[in-house]
Amino acid sequence: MLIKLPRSSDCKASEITPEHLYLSRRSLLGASLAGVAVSALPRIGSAEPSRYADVESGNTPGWFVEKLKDTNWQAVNVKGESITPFKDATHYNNFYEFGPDKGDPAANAGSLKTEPWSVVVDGEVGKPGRYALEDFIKPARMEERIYRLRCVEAWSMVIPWLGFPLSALLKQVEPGSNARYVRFETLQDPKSMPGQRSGFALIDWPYAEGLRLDEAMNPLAILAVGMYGRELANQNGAPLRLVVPWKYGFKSIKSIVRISLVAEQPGTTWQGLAPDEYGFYANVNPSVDHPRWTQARERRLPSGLFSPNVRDTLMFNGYADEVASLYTGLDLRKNY
Ligand SMILES: Nc1nc2c(c(=O)[nH]1)N[C@H]1C(S)=C(S)[C@@H](COP(=O)(O)O)O[C@H]1N2
Ligand SMILES: [Mo]
Repeated sequence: MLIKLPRSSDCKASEITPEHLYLSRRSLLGASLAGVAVSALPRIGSAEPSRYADVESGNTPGWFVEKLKDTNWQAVNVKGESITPFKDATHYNNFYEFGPDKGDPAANAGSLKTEPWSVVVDGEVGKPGRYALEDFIKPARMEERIYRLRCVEAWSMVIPWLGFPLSALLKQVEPGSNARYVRFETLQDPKSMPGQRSGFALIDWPYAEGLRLDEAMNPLAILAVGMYGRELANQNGAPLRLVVPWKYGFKSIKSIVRISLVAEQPGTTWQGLAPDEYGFYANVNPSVDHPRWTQARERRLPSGLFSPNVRDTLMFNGYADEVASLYTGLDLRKNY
């Protein structure tokens, strides 16, 4: 049973913000909601001249400026659908480490320190180690991938990411013969992440996600370091996040600090919280409803009370040609 809390900050057109409500319900059960307000730090410095309208400049790291020079622009595009305004993509977020409301990540993620950043690679790999972010991504040419992002809460956006195929990075670290899954982990740092020190004890930090190795090797799966022609905004998972466009948004884990090659299917955050509602696969599928709402349609942001901008959800979020073959023989009703 679900208790729905009215929240003034929520978009009225949305009846459902389930991940959020799940945590809200928990807060009624005794966890403290007393969060610590951390105001966003002013961003200084200037980014490259942007290809997109109304893009706020950030504090662009040197390695990103270098990468940008040789970017393969629009390597993948979405035909006939407009790109979500930067403002919406950076102010309507899920990033529970910075709070449960859609506006919390933009308000609070200024406290995240993204430089220096390193990524631990371990498990079934030939080249385990702790890699500095800039070294880790050095061999790969940056690509722009304009992808749909479909949240399990039934809203969606179109976002121009900048990043690299995950496969390129995995090959570099040499997965061993026992590696069958890839597990990803977000930074755990209660000092800079107010959501980790407030009462949301329900999430067993750090946030973790996983993919089957063949899914991870699919060319559509990327690690993103930028968006809208600039580096990632902190609230979108700077400096390194996963983007798997054929799966619900919660698979696209933010601010990654660890990538592990493992033999067994790893436990993941949302599956652990509510296994009847969120599965390991989480492929976008309009014919398999969430237990509490339909997945047949979605609100494409920006969406308002008078123009809800509702559209049909596509199988595998419109990427069936590229990924359907990964799931032949798998019952997608059972493996949701
Ligand atoms: N570490 C971490 N990663 C996360 C989340 C989160 O709360 N913590 N939320 C997920 C969810 S539910 C969605 S829909 C997307 C949202 O990405 P965006 O804010 O960049 O649009 O991030 C995903 N990655
Ligand atoms: Mo989501």
